[in-house]
Amino acid sequence: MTRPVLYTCARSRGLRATWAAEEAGVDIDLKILPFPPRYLAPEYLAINPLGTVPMLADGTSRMTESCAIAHYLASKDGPSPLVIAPGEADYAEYCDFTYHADATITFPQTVYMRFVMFEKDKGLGDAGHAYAKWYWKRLIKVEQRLEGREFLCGDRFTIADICVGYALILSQSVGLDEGVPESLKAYRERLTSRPGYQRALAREEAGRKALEV
Ligand SMILES: N[C@@H](CCC(=O)N[C@@H](CS)C(=O)NCC(=O)O)C(=O)O
Repeated sequence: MTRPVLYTCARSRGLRATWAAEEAGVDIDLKILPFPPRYLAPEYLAINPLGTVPMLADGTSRMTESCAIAHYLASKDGPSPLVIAPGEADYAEYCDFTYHADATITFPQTVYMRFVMFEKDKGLGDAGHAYAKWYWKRLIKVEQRLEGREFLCGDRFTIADICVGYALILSQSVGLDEGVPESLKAYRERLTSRPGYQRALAREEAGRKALEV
């Protein structure tokens, strides 16, 4: 059987998928592309017309949502402690936080990045900064959920933590930490100290460095 192939750019949202694969012990082929692939690897558009990363190719399936890919990798071979199963306590919360991560939290972060970092010359910096504030306000739900909890769901580390945790990791790397509460910084520290995270990051970085030679 062929291995799933993950196309991604180092430290992009695809890190959710690389990290999930490491935590789940799923063997994937990791293909690191230069960012942004639509300009620097235009041949990628033939397999993913959206041009976005990540994309997982598994058999004839093509997936282009980082949180769905993370959940899929952790659950495709059967039940896993990384996933909350239907019927288990916190199943609803698991689904909710796994979707919340990209749709509600990462979304305003990327608008900030676009207007403040990548397309500064368009003069939309004020809108970008407004989205930064919106992002910080939206952290309230995760902040409240983690009061008295180490992880989001089921009293254990799950894919929901990977999906939400990536947004907090992105905050740090793009200068959006100012409005992130201390409790969420401590949560991020718990997540990023995991060996599975460290391995995923090292794997992506090795792929990125290989592009430089
Ligand atoms: N909702 C998708 C969004 C994917 C996405 O927009 N990825 C960004 C990188 S983090 C991207 O590919 N941007 C480059 C582009 O759109 O050209 C996910 O969670 O995977």
